[in-house]
Parts: sequence; C-alpha cells; structure tokens
Amino acid sequence: MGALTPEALARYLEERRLQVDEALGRYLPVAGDHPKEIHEAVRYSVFAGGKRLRPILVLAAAEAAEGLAEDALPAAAAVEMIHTYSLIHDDLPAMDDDDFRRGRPTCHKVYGEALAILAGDALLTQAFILLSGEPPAMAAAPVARLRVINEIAQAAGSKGMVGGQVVDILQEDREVDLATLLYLHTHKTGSLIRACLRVGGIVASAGREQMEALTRYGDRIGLAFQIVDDILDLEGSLEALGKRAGSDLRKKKATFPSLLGLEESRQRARSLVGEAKHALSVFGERGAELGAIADFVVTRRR
Ligand code: GRG
Repeated sequence: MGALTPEALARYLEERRLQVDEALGRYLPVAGDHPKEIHEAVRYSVFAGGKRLRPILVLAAAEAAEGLAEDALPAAAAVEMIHTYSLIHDDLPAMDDDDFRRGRPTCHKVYGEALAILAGDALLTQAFILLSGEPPAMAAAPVARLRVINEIAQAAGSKGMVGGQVVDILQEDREVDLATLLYLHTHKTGSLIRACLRVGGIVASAGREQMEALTRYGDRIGLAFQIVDDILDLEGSLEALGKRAGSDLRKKKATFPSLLGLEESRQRARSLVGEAKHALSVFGERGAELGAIADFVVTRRR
C-alpha cells in the first residue's frame, strides 16, 4: 500500500472537512428557524471548528470499499451531529463541567444549561431525521439505510457511547483497573469511531472480508485515539487543544498514562495503529487514506 505524504494527507483532510461542513450546513435547520435560540445553539457548537475526524472516516471507509464519498455524506453528517451532542452534554456541570471546547466557551456557558441540554437532544434527533427522512438523503437501498441507522443507534446507545460515559462518571474518585478503563474507552469513544468505518462500508455495499477489515481497523484506531487523548490531556495546552488540559488529573480520573505510564501508553497507541494499518491490506491502494489517518491519530497535537 503506497503511503500518503503528510502534505497529501493535510490536503485530503482539508478537502473532506470542507465537504462535511457544507453538508452539515445543508442538513441542519438554519439559525433563524423558529425557535431560533435552539438552532443558534446547535450551530454554535457544530461550527466551532472540530477536526471532523469521524465523518471523514465514514467517507474514507466508503471509498476504500469502492463506494462514492458523496453517497456516504448524509451518514457522515449524522455521525458528526451525534458526536457534537455528546460533547455538549459531556461539558455540562452535571458531567465534566468544562468551560472551553473547540477553542470557544462551551454551549452551556453561552446559552445556559437548559438550552445546551436541548441542543444536544436536538442534534441526536436530527441525525436520525436525516437518515430516515423521505425523500431519502442517502442514495442507499432501504435495507442498507436501516442497517446504517441501526449501526449508529447501537453505537450511540447505552451499550455503546452512553454506556462508556456512565462508567466514566461512576469511576470518579474510585480505584479503576485496566479492564474497566478499557471498557470505558472502547465504549465512550471507540463505539462511534468503529461505527463510522462500518457505516462507510455498508453504504459502499462492502463484502464480508472488507467489513471485517474495516471493523478491525475501527476498533484499533478508536482505542488508539482515546489513549492519545489521555496523553494530550496530560501534555497539551488550552491553546493547542481548544479545551482546558489537565482535566483528568483535576478530576482524579484514571487514564492510560496514570495506570501504565506515558511511555507504555505511547507504545500501546503505536502498536494499535500498526494493527489497524495491517488490517487495510485487503483494500490495496484504496486503503492509503485510511492508513494515513491511522498515523494522524497518534501524531495529532489536538
Ligand atoms: C454525554 C452521552 C454522552 C457521551 C459523552 C465522547 C464523549 C461521550 C465525551 C467526550 C469527552 C472526551 C473529551 C472524550 C475524549 C475523546 C473525545 C471524544 C475527544 C473529542 O473528540 P475530537 O478530538 O473532537 O474528535 P473535535 O472537536 O475535533 O470533534
């Protein structure tokens, strides 16, 4: 598999980010729609400058499996809506109580807690309106659309992201072992990332071998992403991250570095990325973008 140069990857990520942002702009209610306060709050958080890693993974997975990125755009936008909802709710005083996100004051700091809760609810709902609406935003056959909806719902629900968040909230001020930390990370962050790859595959009508490869890749980079997030929280700055660093330490949360040390955590992230890239061999040249994104996951600074 030929590797992408860092410049080619940066160009690819930027092109895709613009494509995703344009789609989100179309698929979300406009800011002036009644009641305008909620639509303003939704757009404030969605267009605050996220990396769009998850939707880009949906598009890249579809293309690796010989599909069209264009066909995967609605699913990609839906995943970003759910991701943004999770960040808004995670930042609330009842959860992580954070003042900054994506380089700006958090949604509840600007619009108040009630509207922030409702903005998260609205985004979660809007994702499924988009995926299930008539006429279909997604060109895929009805059975494939249903599979996409189910994949995303499972990943976001109490056996996926919400389940991981529950264990995260309950672990504060408790002794946490590695098995619990692994559950937490693979669910809170990993479930949605895994779903991105699988959804891209479903849209592209990927066969069994391709779906298995995408799932394997997704599981590995989902966990690597969260390990790196733990490291960045320890080493990053508000300027670089767009949110306050050191929040895990302040909240006495168990993390990979706190349980295994920095060097072992880095090593684990690198080895997961190696496994993820290995899984891409079934795609040949078409896996180059996913391969480069896997490297980006461990070298990113925010
Ligand atoms: C509230 C149901 C519910 C779930 C929250 C994902 C999550 C679950 C909470 C976010 C807390 C957090 C900081 C987790 C670490 C990994 C992560 C999801 C980081 C943020 O994702 P990025 O770096 O953010 O992709 P951008 O802003 O680039 O989209």
